[in-house]
Amino acid sequence: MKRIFPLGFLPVCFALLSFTAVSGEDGYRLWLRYEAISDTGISRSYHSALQQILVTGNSGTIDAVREELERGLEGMLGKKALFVSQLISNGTLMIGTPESSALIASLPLKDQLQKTGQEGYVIKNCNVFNKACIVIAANNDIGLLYGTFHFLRLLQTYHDIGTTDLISIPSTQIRLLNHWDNLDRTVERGYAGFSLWNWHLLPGYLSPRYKDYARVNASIGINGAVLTNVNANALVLTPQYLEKAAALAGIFRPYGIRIYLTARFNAPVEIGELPSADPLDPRVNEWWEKKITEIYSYIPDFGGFLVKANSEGQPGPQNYGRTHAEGANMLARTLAPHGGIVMWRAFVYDNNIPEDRAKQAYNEFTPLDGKFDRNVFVQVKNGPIDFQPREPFHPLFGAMPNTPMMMEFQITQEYLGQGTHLVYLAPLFKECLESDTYARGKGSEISKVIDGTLENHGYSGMAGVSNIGDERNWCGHPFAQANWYAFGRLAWDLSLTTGTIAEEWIRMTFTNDDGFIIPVKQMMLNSREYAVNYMTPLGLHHIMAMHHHHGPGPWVDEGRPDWTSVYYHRADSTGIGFDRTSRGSNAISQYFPEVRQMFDNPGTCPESLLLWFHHMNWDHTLSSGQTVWEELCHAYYRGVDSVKKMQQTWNSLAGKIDAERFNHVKALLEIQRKESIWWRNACVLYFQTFSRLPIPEELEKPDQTVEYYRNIKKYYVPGI
Ligand code: GCV
Repeated sequence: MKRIFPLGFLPVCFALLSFTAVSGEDGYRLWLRYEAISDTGISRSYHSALQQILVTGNSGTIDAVREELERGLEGMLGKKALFVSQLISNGTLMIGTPESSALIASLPLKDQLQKTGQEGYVIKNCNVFNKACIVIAANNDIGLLYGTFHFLRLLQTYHDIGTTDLISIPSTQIRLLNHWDNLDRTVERGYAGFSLWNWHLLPGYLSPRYKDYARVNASIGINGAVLTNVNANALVLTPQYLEKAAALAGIFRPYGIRIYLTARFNAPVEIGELPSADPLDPRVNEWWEKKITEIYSYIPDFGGFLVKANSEGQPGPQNYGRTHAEGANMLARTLAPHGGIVMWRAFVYDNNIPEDRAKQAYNEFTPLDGKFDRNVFVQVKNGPIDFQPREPFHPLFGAMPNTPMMMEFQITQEYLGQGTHLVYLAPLFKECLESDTYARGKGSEISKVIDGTLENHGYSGMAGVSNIGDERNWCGHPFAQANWYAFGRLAWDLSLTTGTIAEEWIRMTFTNDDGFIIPVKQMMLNSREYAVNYMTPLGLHHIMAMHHHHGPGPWVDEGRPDWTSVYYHRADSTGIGFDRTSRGSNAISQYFPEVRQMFDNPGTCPESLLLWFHHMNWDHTLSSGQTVWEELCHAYYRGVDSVKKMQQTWNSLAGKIDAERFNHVKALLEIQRKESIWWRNACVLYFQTFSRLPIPEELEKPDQTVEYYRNIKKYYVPGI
């Protein structure tokens, strides 16, 4: 008998098949799953409202509108979208701008369209020549695409579209993902695999994922991507890489996404062979002018630069005795004629160890207020240290009235459980956005600083450090997708509530079944507080392990002081916490008087931030009637118990969604439970070495010693 396959071939084939088999529920489709509508009544009403579609216009963006409708309606209603070129019957979805469509121009939408600006849209039920229509209208094609995604979201979440009458206008103009992606495809603080950008294969091979990335971002209104890490590599500014970036820009363009790059400040030295990168040196200016012109020759709609300067070893203008403003303006001047901007980060700290690192950005930046060019944003992290599970808001918000300020949130969970913890970040984002700076009296919330309304700035923006990688489900943890979603939705509409966003996301990502939505939403809404409890309760911060930041490390005391944990928690035999009051580092002086007074007094300082601002005696009694030590212990234990409850909730939902994602989350929750116990035991035992007090009677005792926890070493943690 002739052997057709060499020995061993068949088993290899089977193995390959099972590895490459991709199920529909592997998380790849994110919130754009477009599952068949299971409710027959709703499905029937959608069918009759959407008998035909009249889209006018001719552009890549309009093609994207058509494509998305085809995909969405086929998935949800199981029918091919019927595109027509004129209004024929009732049940027409009409999409166009007044310029592209005489019919749209004839509708009484002028007032609304005057408000929608460049990117907003109107969705409205209208009677057009006696035909019942749903109209999506905007001033530009990109508004139509955003409106289309909104409309599809209404269908995905089972809204009654028969009464829809809405106008949507973005709260911020620049809504950006900041990728901390390196050219070697590692991702700093990335927990979802390697970078999406396959620089080696670009521009020859254009992965279909690039278009899906653009679709998904457009669906939540994100309109820009900084492709590269703020710890920048100047090579990205060379023609070899610009050609690659231009290929990505070409794919993103129809989806309204502009490309930005990180500019390494001494690029003129590293790739330009100049002896210096002094921003006041005419040769340096000339070099950047040529470079920027070159960039625009590759990417005509290039958005601009994000710059990390004089921070964590990154070069900057201070290396040449110049200010941040002088550095930023040099770039801004050349970008301005092209419509480009500079986002200059305020996350600065240098090698002179400050007495309180929390104060440095404010001290360096407030004297520069009013000195930046018009197209410069100062980009500020939500809190004054570094994306901790809980921080007070950054005192720079409201303190530079003459400078447009851009928010920087971290979507990737560097300090919030990385790739293994279910932590929904919208409550963290909202807590910051809703904080009142009192810059112009009561009602000066950070959301108003960011959307520019507090000081009437022409520019407004919000950036999120991306959590996306090349893992099949994009974000690693299935619930990490919700943080990407929440960031985009909030950047578009700062008034959205955490619950609304969570519910939308659950409905589109998992199911419209209330039996699933209600418990999962509750779990998501509380999850950030749970993490704070088992990691850094009562305002503790920066007590994670060194370098990779995975797991607890309250004992870290080596290296530069402001990278250690002991610098921040200051535990001693009398108590715990960093005294930032007028009696201590006086960091509170950087806040406006109402906020300052509140933080200065331990009686009025929110207990959730107590140890951020105060060094408290172990036996000080808190509002619960418990001492600081007891409350600290209870918070850590509560955190762990909450994770166990999340597990119970999740387990009770078996069968309500696909087994693939259900089991994935289930396994991750078990990791989270173990890691929360690790955090709790390590911290409680370590702080006990200072308090010398017993763990309250009613709490189960850790079964290991503090030495055991100190000796845990994790190798090859992703993200560094
Ligand atoms: C990109 C923290 C992170 C760094 C990050 C830095 C920054 O220090 O640990 O990985 O660097 O913030 O925001 O620049």
